[in-house]
Amino acid sequence: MSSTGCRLYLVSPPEIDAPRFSGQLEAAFDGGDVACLQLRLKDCDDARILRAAELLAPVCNRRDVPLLINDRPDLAAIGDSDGAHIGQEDATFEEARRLLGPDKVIGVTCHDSRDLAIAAVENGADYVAFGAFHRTGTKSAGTRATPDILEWAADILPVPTVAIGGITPSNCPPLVRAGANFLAVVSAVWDHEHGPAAAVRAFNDAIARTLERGPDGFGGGPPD
Ligand code: TZP
Ligand code: MG
Repeated sequence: MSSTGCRLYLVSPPEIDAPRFSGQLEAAFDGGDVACLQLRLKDCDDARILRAAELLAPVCNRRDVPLLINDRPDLAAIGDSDGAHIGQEDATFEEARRLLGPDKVIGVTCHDSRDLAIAAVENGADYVAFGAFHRTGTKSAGTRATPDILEWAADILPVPTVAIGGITPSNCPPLVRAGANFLAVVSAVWDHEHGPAAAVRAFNDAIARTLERGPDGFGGGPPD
């Protein structure tokens, strides 16, 4: 996963009807650039997670979008996926790497902690995730992160950063300016009033406009 620029990283709703969701996912991909899909199913048995991954993997593969499984490197290892996203309470990084081998992606939740991010990078994480940046109804997030951790990570960490938590097209510019490489989003995409394609388009536009303006928030281009 690249550490230049900023791209949208989709996270599934915690509960899905997989056949219906695969249609929503196609629509999201039709809306514009998507870097990744994380399958994040909660209170769901293993067989359903594996079946959902089996159904969604071809949709992702056709668009060259990696599919990561949340929480469960063991399922990511046996199912159709490109890797796993693990939290601090999931499998240890060592166990995840043992299960997934050297080539699959492993991302690590680091909340608002520089120490956790450094440890994740030393272990060999492919990216580190910080959050929650904004209030979210999707998860009872115990930590609140601020954009300075993204600036710090962009300056010193050799891996890309993922920002998560209540991110919308209108509140994302400070995260983009702070150097987030990926914006991870659930509700602002899947619950968008005009559907996921419109949401992806709105995120892509917001990211592009912010990057065009430059880090100080003012317009780029030559001086008058
Ligand atoms: N981790 C921190 S906040 C969050 C997760 C999984 C939920 C993000 O969902 P939303 O709907 O984009 O706020
Ligand atoms: Mg987890």
